[in-house]
Amino acid sequence: MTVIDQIKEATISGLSKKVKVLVQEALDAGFKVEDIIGQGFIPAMEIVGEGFKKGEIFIPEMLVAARAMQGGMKIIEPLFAPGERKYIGKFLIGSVHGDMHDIGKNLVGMLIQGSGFEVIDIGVDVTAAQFISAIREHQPQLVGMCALLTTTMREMEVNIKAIQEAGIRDQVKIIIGGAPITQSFADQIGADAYASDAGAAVEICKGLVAS
Ligand code: B12
Repeated sequence: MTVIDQIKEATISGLSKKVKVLVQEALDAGFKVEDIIGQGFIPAMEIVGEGFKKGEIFIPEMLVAARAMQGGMKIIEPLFAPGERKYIGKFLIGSVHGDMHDIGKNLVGMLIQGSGFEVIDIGVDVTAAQFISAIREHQPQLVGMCALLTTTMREMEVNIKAIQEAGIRDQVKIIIGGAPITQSFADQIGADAYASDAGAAVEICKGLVAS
């Protein structure tokens, strides 16, 4: 098994320390950063995301795998000169105003990052004005909004209207999610997409940037 395969296996198993050691080993042995990500982390997170979708892997395992990947990415990221990393798209995500839940949002962000997107996480309790200024600053193709409360899910509609009024609605595709969200709610408020879980979010986001 190559060191890259070992990185993949250790990431799937969520072995954070081992992943860091292996990433350093791979770098010392002259492996390219692109191979560590493209043949190590991305396939690992694809396997984890698939397993989660099928109900074979559960949230705690997915979280430890995603954390292991993030730990490894921390070693790699400083090696990229600004603008050098090739991402498949830029994804901005936040939990809406009034909502402090972030476990699901973080999972979605980590899995999307693992699938090759640049992810900008703007945190929780994000107001419409903050979404708008973050879109202007970071110019993402995709914006993800998370709400876990029936009382805060309405904020998504507020945000979409505000983004429209700010004249930047055409620049972004908006995907929403969180436990109370449904496809029909997404349709009703004019979101571009909805995903029920992090695995589905990855597939849908890849489709959105390709379209
Ligand atoms: C953990 C938790 C908390 C923690 C949050 C910690 C944190 N850092 O997130 C704490 C204790 C802080 C908390 C507080 C509250 N909570 Co709470 N909380 C939960 C709980 C138990 C789990 C939520 C969770 O993390 N699930 C695991 C994640 C992985 O699942 P998920 O969030 O659904 O995410 C998945 C998908 O939805 C999707 N997804 C999520 N986000 C996004 C975004 C995008 C863009 C996409 C595409 C997909 C997507 O992908 C994710 C991964 O597959 C739920 C109950 C439950 N079982 O859902 C209640 C729950 C959501 N909370 C509830 C309530 C009422 C509250 C409080 C108001 C309680 C109070 N009285 O203080 C406060 C509100 C705080 C606030 N202003 O936000 C209610 C909501 C009821 C309702 N229908 O509105 C629930 C349902 C509990 C209940 N049965 O009453 N809570």
